[in-house]
Amino acid sequence: MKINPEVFDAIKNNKPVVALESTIISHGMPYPKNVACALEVEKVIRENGAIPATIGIINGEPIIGMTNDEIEEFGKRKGIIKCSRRDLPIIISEKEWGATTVSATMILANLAGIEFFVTGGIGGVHRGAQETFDISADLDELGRTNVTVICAGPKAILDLNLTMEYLETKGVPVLAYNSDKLPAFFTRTSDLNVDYNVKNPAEIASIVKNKRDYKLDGGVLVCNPIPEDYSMDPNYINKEIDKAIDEMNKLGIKGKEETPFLLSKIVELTNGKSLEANIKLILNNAALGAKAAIEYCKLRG
Ligand code: PSU
Ligand code: MN
Repeated sequence: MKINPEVFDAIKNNKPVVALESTIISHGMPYPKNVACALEVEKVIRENGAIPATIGIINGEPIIGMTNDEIEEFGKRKGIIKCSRRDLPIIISEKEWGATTVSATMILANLAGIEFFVTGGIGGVHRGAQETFDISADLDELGRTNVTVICAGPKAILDLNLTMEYLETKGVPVLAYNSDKLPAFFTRTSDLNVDYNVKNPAEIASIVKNKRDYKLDGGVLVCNPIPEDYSMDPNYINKEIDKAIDEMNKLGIKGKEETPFLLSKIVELTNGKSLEANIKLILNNAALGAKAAIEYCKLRG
């Protein structure tokens, strides 16, 4: 793996580092907003006192901490493969370019020694998974790999209830940030209760530290509600999501293409409003992730 020297130094010296994924750049948002967002997220992490490490694979080599030029290339380049756990060894062998999903980013972050990872949304149990078995590899990764993921909650393109059940089975702590309800990405809340409401970054750090000390392998999922000002009307967004899912089923889109299709269709149906919300919630997650990483470094000493 190629670890950026600044990131390498930080990891060695117990300075806070926050990992970032690249599927969100290559397959989650349109160019050029994807690049602007990825650079802005890095900036927010720095302003909050941590060091960003955007992760992806270039010519078969995992990169831990992309340069701005590399981020730009990930935003523009056609044909970058969406890479989750199963794809990793193939993309490395074939010297391909890979945009890492939550699962693959967790694996590479963990290998590099990075505990905290900020993103927008995770994959989950898709609606109708009882028939299709479409359950994101992200959930199993959370069950086994020691990385804390800060997101805005699972998106309503998924079955939120089944996603929570699956995470419980896999032993993944789900922490809502200053909320008693599960945040649902575009909206601050859903109708699902969460068991754990955490109040500040130090509390997150303490839970992560205890999970590591007690060798309870696996990730921690922090769900941070989208800021009030950008939270979308649930009736409106859920209707647009339903339309996008109908269209996907009509077109027969399946497997790894589903999530990217739905994300771009929803941007189209909302005239870009969902994209603005998506960007704002990631920036909000970046600030929280940086603060939690700082608290964790203090605890680890
Ligand atoms: N949700 C989003 N934006 C994204 C993704 C999910 O709001 O970009 C990406 C993440 O990389 C996540 C992946 O890991 O989609 C999940 O894909 P799948 O559902 O195929 O497992
Ligand atoms: Mn899937």
